[in-house]
Parts: sequence; C-alpha cells; structure tokens
Amino acid sequence: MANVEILVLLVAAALLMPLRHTTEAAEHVVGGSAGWIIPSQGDTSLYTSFAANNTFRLNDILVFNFATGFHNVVTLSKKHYDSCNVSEVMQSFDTAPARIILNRTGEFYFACAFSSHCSLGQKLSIHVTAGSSSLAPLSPPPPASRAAMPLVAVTIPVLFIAVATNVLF
Ligand SMILES: *[C@@H]1O[C@H](CO)[C@@H](O)[C@H](O)[C@H]1NC(C)=O
Ligand SMILES: *[C@@H]1O[C@H](CO)[C@@H](O)[C@H](O)[C@H]1NC(C)=O
Ligand SMILES: *[C@@H]1O[C@H](CO)[C@@H](O)[C@H](O)[C@H]1NC(C)=O
Ligand SMILES: [Cu+2]
Repeated sequence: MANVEILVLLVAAALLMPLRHTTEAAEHVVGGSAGWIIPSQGDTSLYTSFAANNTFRLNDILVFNFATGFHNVVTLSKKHYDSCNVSEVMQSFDTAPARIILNRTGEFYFACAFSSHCSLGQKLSIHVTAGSSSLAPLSPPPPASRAAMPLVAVTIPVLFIAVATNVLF
C-alpha cells in the first residue's frame, strides 16, 4: 500500500516538473562575460550575435553589467536607435547591474547614451516572442537543442505511469 502511495507522489511530481520549468523566466546576461561595453574593433558583432544566439520570451530578464558612471542603458525608438540619436530616450538605467524585464512582445532597442558609444557598437536590438514555453503553440519551431526538452518532460511521466500501472494491475 505504501509503495503505491509513493508511486502516485512520484507521478504527480514528474507531471509538475515540466510545468515549473516552462513558467520560469530566463535571465540573459547581455554580452556574456564581456558585459555591456564598447565592443573592441575585432568584435563589432558582439551584440548582434548575442541577440541571434538567444531566444527572448515575454517576462524574461535582460541583465546589463557595466561600470556605473562610464556607461548606461537607454531604450530608444527604432528611428533613434538606427541613427544612434540618444537625445530623446524612452527610459534610462544608470546603475549597474541594470535588470530589465521584457514586459511586452516585439522589438526592444537599447543603447548606451554616453558620447559616441552607440555608434561604436554599444547597441542592442532584440525581438521578444509571446511563448513563455517551448510547448506554446505560437512559438516558432524550436531548434534541435530545445526540442529535446519536451521529449524528456513527456518521457519521464510516461515512465512513471508505466511503472505504476505494472504494480497496480
Ligand atoms: C554566438 O554563437 C556563435 C556560434 O556558436 C559564437 O561564435 C559566438 O561567440 C556567440 N556569441 C555570443 C555573444 O554569445
Ligand atoms: C535627434 O532626435 C531629436 C528628437 O527627436 C531631434 O530633435 C534631433 O534633430 C535629432 N538629431 C539628429 C542629429 O538627427
Ligand atoms: C514595462 O515596464 C516599464 C518599466 O520598466 C513600463 O514603463 C512599461 O509601461 C511597461 N510596459 C508594459 C506593457 O507593461
Ligand atoms: Cu557606454
């Protein structure tokens, strides 16, 4: 009898595991270990490749690490982002680390408003998608590495159910 109860608990835990996984907001550290800097001459695609390498979902968090007082983070319109015009900003984050919640879908345009830093490549544009999980129907087809996750999430509960069924019947 006790064994059956333990199995039921295991099945319940296995079913809840993927749920918790998919509702967690991801944190993205902008520029990785380099942080939020003026990219070096040989690495001007630092932030475009960072944007390309990440999937940003609603309520994910961007973390900008920089030297407070030497850089900042501002949000801009697309027009001002494209021309690196930082005279009119939407929001300004002046203290590091700046943690910005991606609280809507669509494009976000970030730059540093310190003199000429934006034109030197300290700018980042990202696209935020609605799907908060890889199982969401609206999200684009997941890349191969992500596709493994739902498979594991489905396989584990199925395994437990199979074990439980064998014991019960
Ligand atoms: C993005 O991925 C490419 C290819 O894997 C890698 O060379 C590059 O360093 C990555 N860039 C960042 C900012 O993570
Ligand atoms: C920058 O944007 C402001 C506000 O929209 C505008 O008045 C100014 O002319 C722009 N500067 C340049 C160099 O385009
Ligand atoms: C997102 O958060 C910012 C503050 O960081 C706020 O100004 C903005 O109105 C919020 N947008 C939505 C859609 O809630
Ligand atoms: Cu800067």
